[in-house]
Amino acid sequence: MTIEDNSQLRAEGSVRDREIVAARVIVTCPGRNFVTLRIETRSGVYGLGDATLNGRELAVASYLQDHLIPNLIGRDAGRIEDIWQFFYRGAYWRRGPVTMTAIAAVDVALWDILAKLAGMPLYQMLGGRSRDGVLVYGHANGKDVQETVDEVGRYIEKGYKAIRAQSGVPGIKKAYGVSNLKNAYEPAESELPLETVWNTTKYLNVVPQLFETLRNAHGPEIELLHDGHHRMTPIEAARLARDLEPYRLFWLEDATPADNQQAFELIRRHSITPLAVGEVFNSIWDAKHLIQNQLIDYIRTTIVHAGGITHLRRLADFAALHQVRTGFHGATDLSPVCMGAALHFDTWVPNFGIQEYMQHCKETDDVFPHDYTFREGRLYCGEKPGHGVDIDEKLAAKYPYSPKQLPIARLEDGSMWDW
Ligand code: GCO
Ligand code: MG
Repeated sequence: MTIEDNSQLRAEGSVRDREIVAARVIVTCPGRNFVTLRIETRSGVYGLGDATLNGRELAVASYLQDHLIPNLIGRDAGRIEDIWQFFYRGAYWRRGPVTMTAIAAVDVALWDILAKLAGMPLYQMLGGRSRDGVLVYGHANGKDVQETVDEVGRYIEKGYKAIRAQSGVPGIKKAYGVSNLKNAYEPAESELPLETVWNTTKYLNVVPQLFETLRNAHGPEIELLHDGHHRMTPIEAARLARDLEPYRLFWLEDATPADNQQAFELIRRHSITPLAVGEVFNSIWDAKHLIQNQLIDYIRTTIVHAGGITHLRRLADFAALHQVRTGFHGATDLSPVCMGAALHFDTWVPNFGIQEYMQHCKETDDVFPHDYTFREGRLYCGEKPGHGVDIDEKLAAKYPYSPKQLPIARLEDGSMWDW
């Protein structure tokens, strides 16, 4: 047999091994709801993708089960790009969070399979390491300024080099990002949305005070971040960004809704506080004007909600051309499967900025065994083939789905306000 014959046989063998023979959706609630896609190949090698869309979990589960999975069976799992294009370009109804989360789950599971078959950690498949560890930021919150300042101190003691600070606001009963329970902040709390009351004037009075106190207490070196959660109008956002300049934030996040990308021109015109946006984006098109015009410094769009590694890689490369860096969303409503994939991406991506890291609870960690580790303010992805995150299905089955939604905000006169 010639060398060519041999490699021909090997190639046919690998295609046979990579054939997708089964795929299913696993819904579980170990502390909170998660949706996971498991794709299996003829070789027995399987891959996992996160498909969790907070408060809309079952919509993605159905999109996968009813519309994508039937199209996957029999395909070559190695054709990651073509499968992505098939689901994106081939669909009449493009984009949107449900569609793009479902596509992301397929994409991440396929990258996981490919890396496992190659016997390599995922970052290696993307082009290899650009850094040793991934700078992360943790979440500190407190019912008032002093409690938040103390909590930031505790994060510094734990080794964090970057910390997001959110404080309660006098006159607002329940401020976004602040836990009532003295434990980690959980955004989706009740079966039907909790209705909270919002007042931007009260909020704008307290935030500069918070950061002044933080700088006085903890000095100039610690990186500080803040999330405005789309609650300000563009001119209010510009004012806050300007008021915060003396305290040198790493970033001000989601200052105003970005449905209108031009709105950020106004903030930019008035302030040099770095801006981050995009955890709710699901495609490069949501950020095109923002990036092209350098209206932001960090793009928050993450793997699970924006079409997976295949699409995010395109977005990150486009952002790099405009000196915009990544700062992926990493709240606890993104599963460890997404975190694992994100860390491999962060380890590779040249224009990395920072990664959000809210620790999952023990129940979640037990259902999703993983090999990433935290050390001195950085997360390190593991060296196992694939993205390094698995699921214990027996344990997952003990935590049935429990409907939960994010709260909503109204102004004091009852008008609906932005999330
Ligand atoms: C963040 C986010 C979260 C979101 C949550 C929504 O920056 O981490 O704003 O707190 O509210 O992920 O599902
Ligand atoms: Mg946010």
